[in-house]
Amino acid sequence: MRAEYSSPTAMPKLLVVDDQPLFIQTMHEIFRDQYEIFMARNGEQALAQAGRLCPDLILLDLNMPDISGMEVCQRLKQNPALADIPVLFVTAEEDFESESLALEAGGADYITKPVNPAVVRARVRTHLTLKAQADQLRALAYLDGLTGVANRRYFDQHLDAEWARSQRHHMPLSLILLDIDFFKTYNDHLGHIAGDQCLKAVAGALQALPKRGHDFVARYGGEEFVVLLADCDLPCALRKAAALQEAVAQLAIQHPASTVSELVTISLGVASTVAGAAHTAGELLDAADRQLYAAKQAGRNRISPAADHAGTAGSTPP
Ligand code: GH3
Ligand code: MG
Repeated sequence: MRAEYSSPTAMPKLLVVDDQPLFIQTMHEIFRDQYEIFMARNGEQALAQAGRLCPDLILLDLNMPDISGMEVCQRLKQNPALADIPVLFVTAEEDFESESLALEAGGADYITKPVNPAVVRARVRTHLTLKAQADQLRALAYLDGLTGVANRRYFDQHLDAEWARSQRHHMPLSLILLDIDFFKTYNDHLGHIAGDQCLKAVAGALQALPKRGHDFVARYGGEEFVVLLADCDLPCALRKAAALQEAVAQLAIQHPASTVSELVTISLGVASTVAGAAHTAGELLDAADRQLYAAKQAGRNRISPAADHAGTAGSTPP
């Protein structure tokens, strides 16, 4: 899952997958007034389209010449970014065995051809409503209410998963833990509401920087944020840290009580490791935390890197 959810006001996106153009056309006729319709003629196209569009719902044929609908569904369910999309099988297969296998593969519903327009419309509407409700619940559960970035719960759940993925694929994984400098005195001088606005602006600047597939920003606690960088080694993470520091500087928020700058600044601890090393996700997090502390000790408004959890600390002044 990712910390992005479809807007409740946007027209829902439907992906129709079938090797029969006539059937796709029929679905288009039925749904074009209410939904944005996309189509795929085979399993490969379906997976590519799903990854690109992240549709709200997929109508999936069971029997197709290349990858079967069953396998397409299984692969979608294995991909955390796509697993929550409801898949409705639409097929000429009427036997109970196919139906139960399709539902076991993760299908949300099973509709037999020839379809009745009113029935297929009602079922699609029901599943879209359920999906919208589930999206709202996930947003409440996983997004930070003040800043809109992923929350600590999301981070905790995804750190372990990303650690496991990096180990499996022998890829490096990096973490940046960052904290606003002298934020207590910012609040003391300008008030808590201004403090909240500052937090929102900083979170927005962090979030706005380009991200790759599995990367994300989360609010780790009070005025502390964490950035997870998949398949990113230490030099890569240091470039990212410098970009984050610059992005916050570009906000140019006046800080009347800071002793390091006239503007709001951040300190950043960076930790990185390579897959295969006998470390844990928790140790990586501890390493980033130690480096954040080192950056604070060294004067704030700077980046402190560690090559791995046992690595030597060093501080990069601004
Ligand atoms: P340092 O440079 O060492 O990080 O000092 P600091 O003042 O930033 O750190 P400290 O931990 O002493 O203070 C953090 C402050 O952040 C205290 C707390 O009131 C404030 N804070 C935490 N969460 C929020 C929030 O949601 N809104 C506002 N306005 N302030 C918050
Ligand atoms: Mg602070």
